[in-house]
Amino acid sequence: MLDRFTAPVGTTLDRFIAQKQEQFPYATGELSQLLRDIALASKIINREINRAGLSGIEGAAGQENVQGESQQKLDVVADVRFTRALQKGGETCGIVSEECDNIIDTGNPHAKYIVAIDPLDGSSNIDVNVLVGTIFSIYRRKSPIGTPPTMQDMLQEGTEQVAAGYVLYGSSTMLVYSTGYGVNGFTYEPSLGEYFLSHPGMKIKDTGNIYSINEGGYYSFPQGVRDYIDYCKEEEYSGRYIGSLVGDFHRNMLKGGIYIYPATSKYQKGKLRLLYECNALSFLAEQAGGMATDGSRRILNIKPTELHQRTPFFVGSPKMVQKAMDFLNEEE
Ligand code: AHM
Ligand code: MG
Repeated sequence: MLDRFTAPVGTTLDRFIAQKQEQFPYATGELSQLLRDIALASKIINREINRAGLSGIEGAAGQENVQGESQQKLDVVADVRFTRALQKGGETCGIVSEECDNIIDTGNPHAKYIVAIDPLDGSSNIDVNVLVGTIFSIYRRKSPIGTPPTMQDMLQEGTEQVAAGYVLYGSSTMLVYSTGYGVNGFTYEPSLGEYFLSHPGMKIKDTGNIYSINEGGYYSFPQGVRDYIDYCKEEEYSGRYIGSLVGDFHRNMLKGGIYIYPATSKYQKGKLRLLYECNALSFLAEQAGGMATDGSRRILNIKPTELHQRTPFFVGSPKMVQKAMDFLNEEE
């Protein structure tokens, strides 16, 4: 993997997307355009986030989103920006967003693609100047071209994703994505307004020594999860938890580790959402040689039944995820 400071300047995201498209002579370029639309919106969000402390747009907007969580102003900003970019880009017929109860019909009935998106994940971190992220999945529609998007389009299994990725607004801003042929990471160069390839062919280690979980919930976790945490402590693993899924996932991708959000007494089905959080990260994890389950099933094989469905989530280095599942199975 190239260090982001020594990566050859030259491979911009746009060029990379174009090169990949050339390798598929029958590709029409619509997916490439859709990826560019997402990248463009992410640059706008990046600008807003960097200005958040200055422009007084930090803090809760005073509304609640579908899950009853207080919605931050920047959540709203990010949702509007992404929705608009996807609407205007013209390649997306329907969107499911964390910030919106129902399917968003973009008014592009002739578009082929569906996008599931969490426009600004971990947004409670903004007030304390800690990193946040965007997570997205792209699917081909199931309904006929020329008609409005349907629930069947939205409720596809994760295996049906044609592309997925995240944007990490951290000490640097990065866009990491996969179209099913490995995972590549791009670092944003703000003075040029371009993403440059900095992490080609990302792979996650088979095992690692970082575990990421909100341990405050320990006494409400299933016994197998508690036993696994105890095991991590016996092994003297490092506990690392930002509380910003993209950041925790990204660190574990680079260093090797496991991220867990189990069922808890507060979130009996887990907190994280299958469609626009877990599926995308599971697709990326698997593309990088990692593993993602709900404790017993592969996440990508779960057939969704509702837009904002939650699931327990175990993701990261495959040997660590397997070990955590072994502890869970022992308890059954
Ligand atoms: P959000 O979509 O409302 O931002 O919630 C998702 C976030 C994840 O980024 C993070 O991993 C998790 O919630 C943290 O939850 P908790 O504070 O319960 O540990
Ligand atoms: Mg979220």
